[in-house]
Amino acid sequence: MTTFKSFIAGEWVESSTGEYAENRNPADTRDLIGLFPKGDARDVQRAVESAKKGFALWKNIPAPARGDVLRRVGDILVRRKDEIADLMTREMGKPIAETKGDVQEGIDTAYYAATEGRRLFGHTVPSELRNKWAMSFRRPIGVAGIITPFNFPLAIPTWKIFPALLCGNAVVFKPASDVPHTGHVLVEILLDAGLPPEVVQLVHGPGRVGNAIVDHPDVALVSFTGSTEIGSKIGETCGRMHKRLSLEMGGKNAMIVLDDADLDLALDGVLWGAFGTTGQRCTATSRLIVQEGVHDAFVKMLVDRAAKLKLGDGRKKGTDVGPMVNEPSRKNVETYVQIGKGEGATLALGGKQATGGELDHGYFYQPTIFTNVKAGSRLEQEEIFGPVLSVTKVKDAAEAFTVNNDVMYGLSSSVYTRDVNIAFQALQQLDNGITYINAPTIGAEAHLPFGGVKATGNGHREGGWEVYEFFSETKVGYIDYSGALQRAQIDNY
Ligand code: UN1
Repeated sequence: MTTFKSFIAGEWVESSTGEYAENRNPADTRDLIGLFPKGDARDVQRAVESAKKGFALWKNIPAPARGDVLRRVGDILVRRKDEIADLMTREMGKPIAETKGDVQEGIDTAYYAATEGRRLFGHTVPSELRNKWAMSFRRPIGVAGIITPFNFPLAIPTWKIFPALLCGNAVVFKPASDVPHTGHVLVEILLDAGLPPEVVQLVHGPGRVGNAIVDHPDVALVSFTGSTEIGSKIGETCGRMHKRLSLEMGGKNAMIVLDDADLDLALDGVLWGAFGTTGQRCTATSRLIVQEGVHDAFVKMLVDRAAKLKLGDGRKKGTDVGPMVNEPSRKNVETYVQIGKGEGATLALGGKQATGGELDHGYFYQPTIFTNVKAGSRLEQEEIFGPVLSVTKVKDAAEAFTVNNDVMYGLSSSVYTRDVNIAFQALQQLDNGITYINAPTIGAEAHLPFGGVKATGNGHREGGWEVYEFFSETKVGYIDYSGALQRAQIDNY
């Protein structure tokens, strides 16, 4: 059994508290992965001090050379893909095929970042005056605080850390306390790839570490993925302190299946969307909105197939659905199942902890489907973050769109139809950051902007080209080579 450390000021160190937390396999809690430091504000203080030195150095490295480091990170991730997928499944539970996808998303993000080092475009535009040049370009900002969730233990940190670094910032990284091992390996790889040590700091620990990062006056920008509740608190602090903040928070994503849909295709989509990652995705399909003409037939197909999903250890062949990440998450699902029953929804499948044999040692929960779920009920409105799908019947596409939009969140949505007009109407009318046609609510690719509207976010996007705007600041340069005072807005008019 290994005792891990945080990485602060260029060294692997114990936390100031000297305390450790156990990291156990959620599929089998007898399996102890290691002990990880329970840091506090003193560790963050040292990390930020060091990151400031890292920033002073790193911001002067040309962006293409910063990109070279990220290319090497991508190469190492390619080499270590299987090993990392395995350790990720061991600490958070989703099946190996999914954790391999998670590593691949990190690889894609690394290679995208590497090439962005040779772009980072600004604009050159005409000046209104003669013999004067006008342009904008991008500058690094400072120390970036990166606070990430457990469900994509590698991909989500890479979405934030790689663009932050490519833009020339230094990073203080706090991974979710359920997945410290993946965070450890990611930092190890950044260092192996040649990142100067003070440019990245890893502080393990509970929520107080995240709070200390957000509160620290020398952390200039914060990128957070997690619950809307915590994101709102972070937003208050960052607003008061004038920090740049990117929030990626809750979702209540719907898949809409219309009468003309290919039902077999929609069935594969909803099973993957609702029960992949045991429903623990911001992009999980947690609502299924079905048009009345196919409702009964489709629900039957769905319940039959979902009943056959194989629960188990994600590292074993044949497992479709892994455990939940921890006991509080499982309890939360239990609470929502009671809420659903209390609201009069029909429990069509599941609704219990999954037990028996090996399952008794992990945090398993049965794939759960409620039908007759009323639009506006708590089950239909609130994020559950577990394997619970609510089915609501509607009469037409217009009603489906209304039900989709009538929630506080707006991450992703999906429509199954063969009607091209409805497909384009959906893109235009659904209040989400991402809409899929004939594909489930998950499946975002690393080179496109990712994020949501309403209470899901605060207007920023991760991924693609847009995240580089978050992690850099626009500066404008005017060069007057006329040799005379030229007054803008005055001399020409
Ligand atoms: C998340 O749901 O928390 O959309 C992130 C997807 C992934 C990312 C999801 N690539 O499928």
